[in-house]
Amino acid sequence: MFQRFLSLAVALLLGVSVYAQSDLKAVYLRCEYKINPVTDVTQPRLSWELTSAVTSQYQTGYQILVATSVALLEEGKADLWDSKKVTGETTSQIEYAGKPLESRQICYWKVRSWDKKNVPGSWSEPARWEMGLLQKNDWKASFIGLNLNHLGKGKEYHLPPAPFLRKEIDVKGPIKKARLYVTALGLYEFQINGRKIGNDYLTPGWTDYNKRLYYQTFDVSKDLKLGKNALGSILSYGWYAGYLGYALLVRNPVVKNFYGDVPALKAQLEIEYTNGQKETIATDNTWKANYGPIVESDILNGEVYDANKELTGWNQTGYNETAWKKVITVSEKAERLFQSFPGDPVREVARLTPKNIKQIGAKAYLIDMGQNFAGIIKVRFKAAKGDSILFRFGEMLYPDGKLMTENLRKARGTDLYIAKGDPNGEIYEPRFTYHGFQYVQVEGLQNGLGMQDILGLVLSSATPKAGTFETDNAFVNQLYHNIIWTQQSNYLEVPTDCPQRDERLGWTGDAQAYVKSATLNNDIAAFGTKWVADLNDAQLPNGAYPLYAPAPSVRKTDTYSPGWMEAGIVYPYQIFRSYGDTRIIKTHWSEMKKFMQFLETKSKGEYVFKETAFAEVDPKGGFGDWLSVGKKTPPDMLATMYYAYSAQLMQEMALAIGDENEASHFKEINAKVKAAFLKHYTNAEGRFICNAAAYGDGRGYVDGEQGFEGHTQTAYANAIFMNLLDSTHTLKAAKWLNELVVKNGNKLTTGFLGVRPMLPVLSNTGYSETAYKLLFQKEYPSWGFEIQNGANTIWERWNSFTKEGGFPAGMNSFNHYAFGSICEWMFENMAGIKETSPGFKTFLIQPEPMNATINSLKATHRSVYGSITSAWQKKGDLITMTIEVPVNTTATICLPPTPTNNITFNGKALVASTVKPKWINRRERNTVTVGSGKYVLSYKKSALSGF
Ligand code: RAM
Repeated sequence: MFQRFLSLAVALLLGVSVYAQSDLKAVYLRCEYKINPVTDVTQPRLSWELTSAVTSQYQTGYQILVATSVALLEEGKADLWDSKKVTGETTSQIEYAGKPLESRQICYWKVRSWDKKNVPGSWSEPARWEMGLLQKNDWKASFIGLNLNHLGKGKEYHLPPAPFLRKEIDVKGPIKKARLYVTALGLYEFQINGRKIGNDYLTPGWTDYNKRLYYQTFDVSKDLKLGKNALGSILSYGWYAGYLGYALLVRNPVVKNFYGDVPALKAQLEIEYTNGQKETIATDNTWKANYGPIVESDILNGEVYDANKELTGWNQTGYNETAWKKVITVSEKAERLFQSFPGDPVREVARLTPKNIKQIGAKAYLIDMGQNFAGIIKVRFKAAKGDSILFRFGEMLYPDGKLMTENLRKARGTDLYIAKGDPNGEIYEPRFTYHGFQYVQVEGLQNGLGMQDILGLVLSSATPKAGTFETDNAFVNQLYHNIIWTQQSNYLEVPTDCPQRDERLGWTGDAQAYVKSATLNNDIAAFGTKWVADLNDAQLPNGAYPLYAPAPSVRKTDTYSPGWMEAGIVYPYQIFRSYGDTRIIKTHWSEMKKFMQFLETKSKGEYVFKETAFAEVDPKGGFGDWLSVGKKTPPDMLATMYYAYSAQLMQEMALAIGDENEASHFKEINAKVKAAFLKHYTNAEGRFICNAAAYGDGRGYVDGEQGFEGHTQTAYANAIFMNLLDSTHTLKAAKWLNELVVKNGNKLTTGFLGVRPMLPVLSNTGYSETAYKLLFQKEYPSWGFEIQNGANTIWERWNSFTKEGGFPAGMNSFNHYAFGSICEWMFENMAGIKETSPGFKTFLIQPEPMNATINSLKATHRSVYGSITSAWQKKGDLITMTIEVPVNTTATICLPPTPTNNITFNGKALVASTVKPKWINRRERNTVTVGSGKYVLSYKKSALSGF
């Protein structure tokens, strides 16, 4: 009682009431970007979001407690770490700084925050993380496998069967905790007593297996039973030993087995009994192996499954394994790193039921799944023993209704099932492969197929959803739908170009052009962290970043290209901007610098890449503005712009990690490149020029026969976007850019590199109306053209299909995200949510002119601080904006240039004194700055040309 009185007195003295607790509460606790993960990061970073009903709420301090048990944590006994009160607003990526952590350690944590009045809120719910295996010698397991390479040699493909591995073990008593640490060279599925462990697909994922291999950790405490248990695993060749990319198509000397030729499992089951005893069961030469029903297994080429070869009971105890062989052990590479998988696993993220099933022959059916996607099918049917049922997959139909599979090129992409004739029917779902498709053609099915009998299992890396975007305009909604389905199909273990053909590579150009869009739709922090490591592992000896990562060259001549190689800078930069992540910068700083040095050396001290500067690569000059229309923007001109841009991003990243020297170094480089660029590539008037004659007849260059020109949409859009021009020059360039679009009938000529900056630059220089015209354009080339032709994903080429030309032969995909980079403009300009400091700590709400055909729009983005909403609605001439600002962030809302007394703010007339002029997108705007909360603004507007 006395104590209470005393604390009350102290509190009153300090001006804080002990009874009034703040409602500020930490939720959505994450460690290394994930909920309750296993990690091997020794100083894992902790993050949370805050909730509070108080307007303009923010955090003035936090305290984190970390303990070895929930009980200790509840008592406030932080035996691992008590951060004590730390003042400040940081809520994201706070590095654990407690006792050193050991392998397998489980850490429980909670956090509380102090509000703007310095009053603490309640403690969060507890969260946890677990340490993986930190030392290489934690691993007792060997790589084991079965060499089946003498089998499966066909005319076109060499596809040996999938090895099956087994071992029976004895569980001696009640279990306190059991963990399975598992990885493979190749792909694995692990089973205990016949049940697959985990929901992940294509594990352990794709890396440069010579340098690093990831393992997964599963809690299997509940999967084991007292006494005998059966451990089983099925392996496949995957990216490790299977076919990769277009190697076959381009007749590369190596077409498969890029990293090794025998898939091998490495697994370690660690059991802790309730009596404290510990036991480790590791893969070793006592395991047995065989092969069975999975006759062929390959990511690109699909699966052949012969149900008559099933090894019934192989994954249960008591199985007679006398016919099984001894496994071989595969030797370890000393330099290979073993790490806990840092990304998001590939999972089934949705299920599709068919839209339509059509019988097209005696035993043949064509199934429309209603949506183009990446994944597999799960199908059930009755068939006679020995019936072969073939599944073919396609994205499109020919005008005559036939399945189009030509664009798969050398990826066979079929699954074949040989039935055992089970009178109760059979269920089939392939493993270790995936397809990109909307249509499935089934051949060899005697008894038909009902709508309930086939499912599409949509596979994607399980990146948490972070964005929504909806309008009252069906066309715009369809475009957004197409973008997110394309992202979902291609954010699959690595950011791939496409999910269907013999490619599916982590193309760096596509990835860098699209990454910002990706961050707006999904939380790709973990996925991106993983891929940036792949990208750096793949850096070439000369310092250039490659064309795709991970992967060795699948064509001898594949090296580097301007617009692609800069992904090594642009992608991590975006992770930094979107999530406020500075660790990614520090981790890869020396490699990024090496790349900048490569550029400097290559520019021979001139800081400009003149025409033909990149003639040594194949194709000459690199890919340039890939898949553009008409005359080409010189690839070397684009290379120079990217050089300046990379230097600018390096300068910014150097500042973020507190390295002033490096920042001024890159500032200088940026200035030199800009100056050299202008000198070489502009005329007196400031127009962009090039020496087209230097390219001769253009042979060897991408579309070189079309000729080269500096005065292009792509050139101006990129130059402005990358801040190469001063303000007067920007205005001129923007005018030319707008003119180029208008004179071209409000149509684009841009390819992969030109599309991304195009609409943002038009809007941000006052040409939003033109940007909207591009959005709504229905004629070729445009997004509208695709949608009018039935697209439900983003096409690779503007002319992936035309009524006149059909499907262009060779390279074609209907699920390619690069042109989906318009998404960035949709969020930042249509909805107007634009971050102005890393992680959206501060952001703008600046919806651009409201097009007459859209009457309402609502977009949300879940930032590391919480969810942001920007919505607007038009009724007659009344416009209402609804805005939500998360706790601990500040939004600057851009107002129309109407007199402020016409604006109501949360139901009251806007107080003029709160309005501040601010320069935004090169124009002075009226703005109001607000903290967290929900805000409604409305105003009357006579003209629809916007503000
Ligand atoms: C194609 C890929 C990719 C592109 C390269 C240049 O093969 O699909 O999208 O980046 O070419």
